[in-house]
Amino acid sequence: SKKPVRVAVTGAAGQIGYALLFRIASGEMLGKDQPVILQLLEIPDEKAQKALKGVMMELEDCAFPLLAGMEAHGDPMTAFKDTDYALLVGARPRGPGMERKDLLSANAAIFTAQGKALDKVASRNVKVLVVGNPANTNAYIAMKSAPSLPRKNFTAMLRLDHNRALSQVAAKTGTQVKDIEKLTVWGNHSPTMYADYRFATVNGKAVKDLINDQEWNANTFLPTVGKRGAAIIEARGLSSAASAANAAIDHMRDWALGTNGKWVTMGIPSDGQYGIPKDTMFGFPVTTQNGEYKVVEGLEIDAFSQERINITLKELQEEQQGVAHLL
Ligand code: NAX
Repeated sequence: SKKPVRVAVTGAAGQIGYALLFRIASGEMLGKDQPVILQLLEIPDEKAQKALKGVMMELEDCAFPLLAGMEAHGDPMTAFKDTDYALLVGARPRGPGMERKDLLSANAAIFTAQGKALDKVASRNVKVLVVGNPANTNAYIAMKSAPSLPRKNFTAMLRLDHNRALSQVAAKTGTQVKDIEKLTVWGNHSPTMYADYRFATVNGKAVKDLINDQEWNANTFLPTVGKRGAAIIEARGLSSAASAANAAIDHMRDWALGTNGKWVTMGIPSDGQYGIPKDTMFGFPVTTQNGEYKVVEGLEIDAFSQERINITLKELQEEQQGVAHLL
């Protein structure tokens, strides 16, 4: 049987954590033959640590055969020790009266510390997924704070946007998500992201031809996907949690186990593809194999798409500039 791998999860006592940990421990992320050791991080605060203990009690009570070990931590330097996977979910939410720049700097403090800790103690092959918002910029900060780790080890979650777009396209075309391929989401995990079905196919037919409605694309589809998070909050009174956890599982599973040529969306540090400046943490179409992702290159970017990509890129560059002095 396989040797256990170490999976660190931050914000482990939060809502996404509660929807995520049980699925990691049951083998849905890394495979039904892969034992895992969970290294869970919460803020040192007594209430958070107590809540984390409660979640761990429930994990114990599931008696998962693949759960080879479990630890509670209040310090990233111990939580990330030798970790093979790190899901950075915990972040500072926007509080009352908090301005955007306060939010960025509160998170910059968290993700510089966590990036430094990963740099010092994690496995050199650690695969990092940042979920905590602003996810792309937090991932960028962690990457910049971990100079001894390869840049490519740092990614941000665009998969929830990707999955949201898949479901909207399936509903519009009267087809099933499982039959849709080659869809992607460019840019920032924010309402500016650009979900793009121009290359998508469903059972071999072009989605673009099936829909054939640019007005729907621009005025219904993109706003629906972009504002889906807000719509969930409005309906549920709480932000997306199970769907976010599901997207994190999809992202890590596909990165680790491969997509067999299928496209998925990952937020990754650009190498300059599609004119996106190097290091910008940007949503791209990728395929994965043997634990490595590769950007799908050579796609035509038409005027409408270029305009949308420019908008989301500009937002990301402003976020990056907003934290530059802290790095
Ligand atoms: P919760 O507030 O329920 O949980 C967050 C947990 O993180 C809390 O228990 C808190 O104590 C902990 N935490 C805060 N700072 C920490 C730190 N420095 N180290 C360790 N733990 C820390 O939020 P939840 O609903 O779970 O959402 C978590 C994050 O995911 C938020 O930033 C949220 O905005 C973001 N999301 C990102 C999504 C994406 O697609 N990228 C979608 C869903 C979600 O909105």
